[in-house]
Amino acid sequence: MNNSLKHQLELFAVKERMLILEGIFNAKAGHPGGSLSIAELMAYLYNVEMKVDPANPKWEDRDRFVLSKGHAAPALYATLALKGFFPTEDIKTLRKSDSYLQGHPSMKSVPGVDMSTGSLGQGISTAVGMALAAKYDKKDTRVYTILGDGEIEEGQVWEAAMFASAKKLDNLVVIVDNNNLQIDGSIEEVNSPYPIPEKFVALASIQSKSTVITLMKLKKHLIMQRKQRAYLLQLLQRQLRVRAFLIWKIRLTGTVQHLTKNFIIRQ
Ligand SMILES: Cc1ncc(C[n+]2csc(CCOP(=O)(O)OP(=O)(O)O)c2C)c(N)n1
Ligand SMILES: [Mg+2]
Repeated sequence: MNNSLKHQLELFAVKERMLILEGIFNAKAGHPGGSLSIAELMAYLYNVEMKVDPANPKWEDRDRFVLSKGHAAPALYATLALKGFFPTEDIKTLRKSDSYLQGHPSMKSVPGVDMSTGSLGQGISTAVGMALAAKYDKKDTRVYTILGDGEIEEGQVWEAAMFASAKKLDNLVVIVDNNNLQIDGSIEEVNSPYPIPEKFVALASIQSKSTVITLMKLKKHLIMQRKQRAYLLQLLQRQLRVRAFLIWKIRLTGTVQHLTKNFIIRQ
């Protein structure tokens, strides 16, 4: 990935974060943490990796995306809006009773949403079904799904992983957002799923290159998966990632004011 693309993706992620906060601020409810933590990943998937067409959201040959951690809907909405699936202004209606943008994504009302999610653990199962269907239909469709690291405490996740392995679904990309947090505290305190990659490998007998995957390395990683068809699951471990943010703030009116372009590097 060259520096200009990286910069473009970082700017896209910043715009996503602004929209995420704008939506949640106006709704006075929602899940800011889990939404903010996938901003770069969504920027990468929708700008580089996935085959989608905002002008034709139901295009049959598109890749599919399932936000298994459906409570991060504001991140998906921000990404889809920035890609042109619907107007960015609509993000302000998040969670309002007459809005199509509810707290969890609905495939019935939101252009670009491939699966309704929100009940943790179930999204990956539907992604597995989509990947299997693509195989039956002999389609070159890839299915991407993002899970929370707290979400993988759900037993259903492991059934889905086992099934994906049994059916050799090499068109499925599973990403775990390892932000180390869930609602009640750190995932270690609540019910640690660590070591995550080893568990996927042991249970689903899959190959896994996990360790630390940065935005720069992600492209290489996914290309590798495309070439080596045996690859099944990709894990994105975030707690060690170096990240860069622009500094900005939300005005009381809900609009965003850009303060400075300084970068803060976080560990
Ligand atoms: C089956 C189910 N149980 C409980 C919830 C409520 N809930 C919403 S978010 C959340 C925490 C999820 O943590 P994690 O998967 O790590 O997501 P993060 O916000 O950190 O990305 C919980 C328990 C739910 N949506 N579904
Ligand atoms: Mg988490």
